[in-house]
Amino acid sequence: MNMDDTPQVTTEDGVLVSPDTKRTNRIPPGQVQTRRWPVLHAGSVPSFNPATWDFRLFGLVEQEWRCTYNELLALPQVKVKSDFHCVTTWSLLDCLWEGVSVREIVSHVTIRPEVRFVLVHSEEGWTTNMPLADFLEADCLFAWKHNGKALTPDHGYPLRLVVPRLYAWKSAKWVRGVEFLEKDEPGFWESGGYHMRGDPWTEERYGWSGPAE
Ligand SMILES: Nc1nc2c(c(=O)[nH]1)N[C@H]1C(S)=C(S)[C@@H](COP(=O)(O)O)O[C@H]1N2
Ligand SMILES: [Mo]
Repeated sequence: MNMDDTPQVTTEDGVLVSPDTKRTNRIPPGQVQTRRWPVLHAGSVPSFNPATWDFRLFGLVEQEWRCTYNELLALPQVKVKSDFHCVTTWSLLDCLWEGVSVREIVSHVTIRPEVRFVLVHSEEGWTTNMPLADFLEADCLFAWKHNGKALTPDHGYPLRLVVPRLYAWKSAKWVRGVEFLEKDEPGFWESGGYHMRGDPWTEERYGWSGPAE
């Protein structure tokens, strides 16, 4: 029995179902449902060169791990059904993501016991941070498909992280690696005042370091 009431990821027809999609009211406070999927990011859409692209796990791990795009595609794959909540108040429901689960990727390294946070690294120096526990949830994945189609470059192709239970800015597009840390370090939007964790259900939109009123 689940003693602490933590919502569980379930498997239905081979798809991992994020527990937030089972809530009676699926729209978090202050959010509005959107039917079209907006594009939102800082900077420009990077180009993808499969010959030079790599993905790295580094920081406080026993041994760093690196793979090419083809090696990544050869790993066991998952499908995840989840909702997507942007802090600018739109929520896109029923996304079907396909890729490699975070747990599968992370199984290639031994994380040191002092690790509590990760800093996710994308193209052009863009980063986002989160607690290790949120990153390791069973519904988190590195995805290259959405609703049966390859992600378009503006939605993060060739690879984006998807963290279904945090605000969408934690779902890094054009991701290239993950750094394991003992102490929390703000990423790009977090340095500008966004929350260090970003739980949409408790409206962790902005952190203490945000701009003064
Ligand atoms: N590399 C990168 N990833 C990013 C961002 C960004 O600026 N750069 N913006 C984030 C924000 S604020 C949101 S809401 C989502 C939006 O994803 P979408 O454009 O696919 O809707 O991407 C996130 N991932
Ligand atoms: Mo966002």
